Amino acid sequence: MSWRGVIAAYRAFLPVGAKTPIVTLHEGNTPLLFAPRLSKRVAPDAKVYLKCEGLNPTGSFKDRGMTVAISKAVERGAKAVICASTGNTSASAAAYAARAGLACFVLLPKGKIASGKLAQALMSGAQTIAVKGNFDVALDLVRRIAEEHPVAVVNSVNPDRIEGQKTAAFEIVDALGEAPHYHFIPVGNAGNITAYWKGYREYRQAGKCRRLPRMIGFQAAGAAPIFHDEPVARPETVATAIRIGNPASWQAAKVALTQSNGLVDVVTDEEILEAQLWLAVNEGVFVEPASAASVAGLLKCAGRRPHPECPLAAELHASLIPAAPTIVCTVTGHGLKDPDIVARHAMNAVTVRATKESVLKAMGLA
Ligand code: AN7
Repeated sequence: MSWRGVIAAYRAFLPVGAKTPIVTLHEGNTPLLFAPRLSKRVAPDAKVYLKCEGLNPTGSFKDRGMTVAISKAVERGAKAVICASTGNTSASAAAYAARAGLACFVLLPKGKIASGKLAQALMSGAQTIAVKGNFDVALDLVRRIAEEHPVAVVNSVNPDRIEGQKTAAFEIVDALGEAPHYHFIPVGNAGNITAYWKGYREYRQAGKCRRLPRMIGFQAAGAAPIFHDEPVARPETVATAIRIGNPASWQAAKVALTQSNGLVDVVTDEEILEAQLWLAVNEGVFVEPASAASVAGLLKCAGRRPHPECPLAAELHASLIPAAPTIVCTVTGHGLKDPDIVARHAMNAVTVRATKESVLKAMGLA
């Protein structure tokens, strides 16, 4: 049977009924890719997997939540949806709204959106509004507007989004036959860590796995309100997707971290970019900067040279972790979302004359 999206696959776990019109682009069923080189860097007996969410229809994990949010919006008779976004939510909302025939309004922090994401919102016909302010300001505007006007909010403050996004945890357990020991994940607005934790708990409740993972979240150092336990007024990071200073799901994320005996830590822009490049070069997986935060975090706290101040590193090295740990890193969005990042890596093609000799010289063969 061909895959028909996360609602068809996990209907019994989702808030849909016989009358819910299913709006889907066949999201989900993304690769859980074993990462041999990354595993080796962590520990000789570690098994690290990448949950490659960039392979969703619009190139990020947001599609899992959007299929449920848009389907429910249509069921409730909505004619228009609205969201604030650092880029991926707007790309997803625009596509699913287009599919459903709904009007879509997206509020974006002006100048702080990766070009691929902006292209997606525009091309899907969303009314795209650049706000002279950051994501937190834009989300506040969205909430105030939706209180007074008939537009459905499809940010993750909408519980239908969390419901859809939890299916990624289901897929991981279905693939591994058990939950991993550790789940590493980037944290921005904190909806996804909340969703995974909900998914793992519900799946264990249903008898699909026996263990629950420890949730290990990573924020960008310049946008780390949960880590600092304080809102950040002016968040800054190269990982624009997680440039968020006051996460909507802050409290739920704290519950996930506490209940799972998890941790939240930070990674610098340098660590993020290094991990992004390392992953592309060593595992063939090109992810956007925000997505590399989970891998940067893993490299920070595991491996031969862990960061001295990282609590998880201390723990990993005190051998508190099980032998042969299974670790999943969610890589949340595709590298093509943010093609301009290549400039930050100071890389370029070599230009040569159109002769065999010139090409051979560039190849180092002449
Ligand atoms: C690639 O699109 O918040 O902690 O408005 O695009 O659930 O917010 C995106 C977030 C990680 C953080 N990786 O997830 C938005 C938005 C990527 C992202 C996150 C985002 P949350």
